Parts: sequence; structure tokens; C-alpha cells
Amino acid sequence: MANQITRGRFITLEGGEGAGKSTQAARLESRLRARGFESVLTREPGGSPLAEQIRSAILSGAIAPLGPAAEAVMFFAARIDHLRHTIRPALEAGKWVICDRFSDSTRAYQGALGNLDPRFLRELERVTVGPTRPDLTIVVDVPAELGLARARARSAFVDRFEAEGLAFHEALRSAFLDIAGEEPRRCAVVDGTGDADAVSDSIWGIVCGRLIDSAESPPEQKAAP
Ligand code: T5A
Repeated sequence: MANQITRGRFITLEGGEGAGKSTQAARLESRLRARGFESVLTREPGGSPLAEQIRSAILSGAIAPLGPAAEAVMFFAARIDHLRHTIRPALEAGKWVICDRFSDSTRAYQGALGNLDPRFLRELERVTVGPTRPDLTIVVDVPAELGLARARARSAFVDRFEAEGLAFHEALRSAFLDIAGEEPRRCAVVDGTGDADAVSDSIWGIVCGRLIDSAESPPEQKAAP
């Protein structure tokens, strides 16, 4: 009888600008590998060749004049390609996928802050993401001022969203906390204000508690009964 591959797990990191998502996504992936789990580190917008092209168009600000509905459609177009070429193949091969931002970013940025009808986004999510929803979402939470200061200290380049004012970024923080409050089984909020090691330890504790301890052993090829 053919071997059966256990589906990998899908973990997303969300939060405002400069919260430390990319730093923590990379650390989480290293810890998973050290534990013997095959994993893939990816990001949104982007994560596949066509999605990276769409990323450049969105972050340049070229789509902004068309409004948040058009931006949301563009993010979902990129997501379709990312899911098709990167996320689903990895999960089906039994790998763990660590994704720096996913659909919750569209809900927060374009939905909550762009005042889009949630039914519009839910429908886009249903037809594009379908059943490939995250098993766990870590919301890295920092005050907007701290996140922006970190992002600006790292680079003088300011993208379309970083250019928004402090009130926008404070509302964004609330939007992510609201999402986590609405879906506590999927989401966990982590205080991102500590140093990177401390934040990494908090995230690892959650991943172990919610996913690894219950997985018992790394996903691997198992003989079907
Ligand atoms: N977007 C995205 C939408 O509007 N809708 C969507 O559907 C999606 C998917 C993406 C933009 O697109 C928007 C959101 C974004 O505006 P991006 O460049 O990918 O653009 O932006 P971010 O995801 O916000 O990435 P950032 O790099 O700005 O933030 P991170 O990843 O949260 O932060 P990170 O890890 O790069 O760290 C920033 C700096 O802080 C330091 C790092 O070394 C780095 O210098 N740092 C810390 N310093 C002290 N203590 C810690 N604990 C630290 N952690 C990191």
C-alpha cells in the first residue's frame, strides 16, 4: 500500500509595521528545523514569483488611488499564486509553513482601516483561501509608535503603508487585537516589546503547546494501515 504523508502545519505571523514579525518568523523556522520539522519560510504579499511582482506594484503605491477594494483584490490575487505555488505544495509534502502576514493583514489594513464591507472580504477569502486556513496565527503586538520607530531605524525607505500617520497605525493595532479576540482558538497574542530572544521564547511556547506536543512526532512518511 502507498505511503501516506501527514499534512504539515500552517502558521502565520501578523501585526503592525515593525512589530518584529519577520525577525520572529525566521527564528521560529530555525527552531522548527532544529526540532526536526521540515519547514518553509514565506511572506505576503509575495512568496512566489508572480506574487512578488504584485507586491512591488502594491507597495509602490500605484494601486492606492483605486481604493482599498482594489488593493484587497490585488492582495488576494497575489495570495492565489502564493497558495498555489508555495503554501499548498509544502503543506501537502508534510512541511510546516511559516508565513509572515496572510489574510488577517487584508482584514486589518483593507477591511478595518479601509472600511470595506466584511462580507466582501469573507467572500474573497472563501473563494481564494478556501480550506487552507492557518492552524495558528501569532499576533505580535507592540505600541504603534515603537513599531514605526523600529521600522524607520532599519531603513530610510518608507512604503505606501508605513507612510500613514500614527492614528492609522494605532487603529491597525486594535484591528489585529480584535481579530485575535474573535478567533482565540486560532490566534494568540504575543507581547513584542521585549528583546527578540524573549519574544521568540514566548512564541515557541505557544507553538509547542498548541501544535507540537499534540503532533507527538515530526510529520514524516508513515505506512498506511
Ligand atoms: N499588507 C500586507 C496589506 O495592507 N494587506 C495585506 O493583505 C498584506 C499581506 C507589507 C505591507 O503590506 C501591507 C502590510 C505592510 O504595510 P512589508 O515590508 O512586508 O510590507 O512590511 P511589514 O510586514 O510590516 O514588515 P516590517 O519589516 O516593517 O515589520 P516586521 O516584519 O514586523 O519587523 P522586523 O522583524 O522586520 O523588525 C523591524 C526592525 O526591528 C528590529 C529588527 O531588527 C528590524 O530592524 N527588531 C527588534 N528590535 C528590538 N526588539 C525586538 N524584539 C525586535 N524585533 C525586531
